[in-house]
Amino acid sequence: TTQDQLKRATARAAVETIAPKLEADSIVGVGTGSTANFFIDYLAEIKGRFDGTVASSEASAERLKSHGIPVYDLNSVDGIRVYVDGADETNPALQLIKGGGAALTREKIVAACAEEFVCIADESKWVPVLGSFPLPVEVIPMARSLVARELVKLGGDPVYRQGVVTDNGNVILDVHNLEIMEPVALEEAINNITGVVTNGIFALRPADLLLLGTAAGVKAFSA
Ligand code: DER
Repeated sequence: TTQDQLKRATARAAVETIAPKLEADSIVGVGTGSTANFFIDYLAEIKGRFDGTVASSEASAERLKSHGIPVYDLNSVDGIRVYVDGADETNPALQLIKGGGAALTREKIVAACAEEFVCIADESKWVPVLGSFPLPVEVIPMARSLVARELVKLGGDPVYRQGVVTDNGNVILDVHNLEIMEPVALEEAINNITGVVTNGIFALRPADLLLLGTAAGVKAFSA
């Protein structure tokens, strides 16, 4: 099975998992990335079963609209029944690294509003310890060098993601060589660096359910 087949399988499993939870006025939070794109395409098959969506990126919003699925501004909805999104890494506690697609800030915002966060990922994302994937950090442009110096003090090797400006007009530093033994502590430490908007550790608010696409089928893990 190819990686795309695993991503498709986990995305389909997510639609099957959330469908019974949805009511006519439910709002579904939708993530960003290639796995999330498969989820959007399968979500369209049940678009009559819920009211609409909130998207974590302009790209996902456009894909949803192309299927005729309503996309709302987060400030105009009362709550989000479930948020479905991918990840770059997940550890056994369902603490994640996200941000490979540069959408980490809106992803974290929508996840924070959701009753339940369902993470969809192929087995290549499963790691015992977070940090092999360079940690994305969204930074206010003028603070890029300040934040880079502070990240070095935390043991990282920050690399400027050239040519990328986020939906919020900020830049991204990808931090290499972190072995994240204490995800919550590091997430808080990076949040406290002046100039940081968001970092890609999702540990203060981990996923509630992980649907992991494996060669032996889709496996479900709860936090
Ligand atoms: O940028 C993100 O956080 C995405 O969810 C990313 O981590 C997963 O992207 P993929 O589904 O294309 O691997």
